Amino acid sequence: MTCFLASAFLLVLQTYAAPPEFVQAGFDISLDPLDLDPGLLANVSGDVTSSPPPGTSKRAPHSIIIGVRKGGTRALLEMLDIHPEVAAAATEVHFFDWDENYAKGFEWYRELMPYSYPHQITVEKTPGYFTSALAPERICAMNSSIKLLLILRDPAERVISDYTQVYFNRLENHKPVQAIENLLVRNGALNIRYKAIQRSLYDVHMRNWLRHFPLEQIHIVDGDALIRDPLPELQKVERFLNLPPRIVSSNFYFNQTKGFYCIRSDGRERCLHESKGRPHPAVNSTVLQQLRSYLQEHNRTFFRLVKRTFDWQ
Ligand SMILES: *[C@@H]1O[C@H](CO)[C@@H](O)[C@H](O)[C@H]1NC(C)=O
Ligand SMILES: *[C@@H]1O[C@H](CO)[C@@H](O)[C@H](O)[C@H]1NC(C)=O
Ligand SMILES: *[C@@H]1O[C@H](CO)[C@@H](O)[C@H](O)[C@H]1NC(C)=O
Ligand SMILES: *[C@@H]1O[C@H](CO)[C@@H](O)[C@H](O)[C@H]1NC(C)=O
Ligand SMILES: CC(=O)N[C@H]1CO[C@H](CO)[C@@H](O)[C@@H]1O
Repeated sequence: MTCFLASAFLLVLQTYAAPPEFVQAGFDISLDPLDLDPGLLANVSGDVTSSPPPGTSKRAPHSIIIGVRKGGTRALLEMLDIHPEVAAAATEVHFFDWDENYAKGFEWYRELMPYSYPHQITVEKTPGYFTSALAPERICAMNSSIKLLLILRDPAERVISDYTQVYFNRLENHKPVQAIENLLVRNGALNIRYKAIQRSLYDVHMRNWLRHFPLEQIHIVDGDALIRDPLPELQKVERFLNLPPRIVSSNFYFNQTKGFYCIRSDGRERCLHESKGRPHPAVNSTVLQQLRSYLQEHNRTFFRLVKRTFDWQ
């Protein structure tokens, strides 16, 4: 029913240009440029001219990594891509969360998917989907039995990581920056309108997804565990996606300098982009405590919703 509404909505968008105020609707539409690893960006126009491997085609995703921003979505996609039966989209597509892209229609979306063999599954990741008000309904309209992957980490850590990314992004663009405390606190109270905090309210966003998908269709990856020890989390994902077990411990090696795991597969070694694993600023402990106690209630609600707990500090 809800899925049908979204399809109707897509038709409307294709017929009339969305009014500008509508384009701004939704929860989180800010681009996450540093989450795009330049080395991995596909040249989409180049892709069209080069001939695809025989027997392959571009297919709608069978699974989508929906978020969360700064949760480790890039790491998850890269690690999952080790699997020979996974074809990962190179770019963050932002189809379901940006109205201007959604209006381009489903064929536009499919064109951005990688070529894959019939035995492979296509996976796309766009971290903005998790906090988008419309993404669940739209994804459901495309494929109501799609398997969703959500990677989460401690919500307070995520806020600081979110801040850190924006901070470095602004520095690089010669824009003024603020101390994290000035964003977290307004007039002596926690500034709950701060977007980074809003994005960490996992219960609020999860409710929206559970209106359209049963819990069994959403597998939650523990982002903190994935960084500490990737293999067990990836084996759970293989099982969730009904993939034969192909990812093994020799696919990972610990890089002492970086302090996290890198990937070894097909005779190639690759680590995540420099923007990953940046040091976080030291946050005033009173303010951090305010943030943690605010998130505590939300994370309790979230644990109830997903019938599972996480080891968040
Ligand atoms: C992308 O492909 C087009 C057409 O093949 C080419 O002209 C362009 O230089 C490529 N861009 C990059 C960044 O490789
Ligand atoms: C929908 O997703 C499921 C689960 O990945 C997959 O088996 C099915 O083929 C998909 N349907 C379409 C039309 O892509
Ligand atoms: C380990 O990380 C450092 C720092 O980013 C990098 O220069 C080096 O190439 C990496 N080594 C391996 C084997 O991945
Ligand atoms: C932390 O912030 C509080 C106000 O929120 C302030 O009273 C306190 O002095 C700050 N502590 C430090 C170490 O800066
Ligand atoms: C980050 C955070 O707020 N963690 C809390 C989540 O909720 C549990 C209780 O359910 C607390 O113990 C954590 O401190």
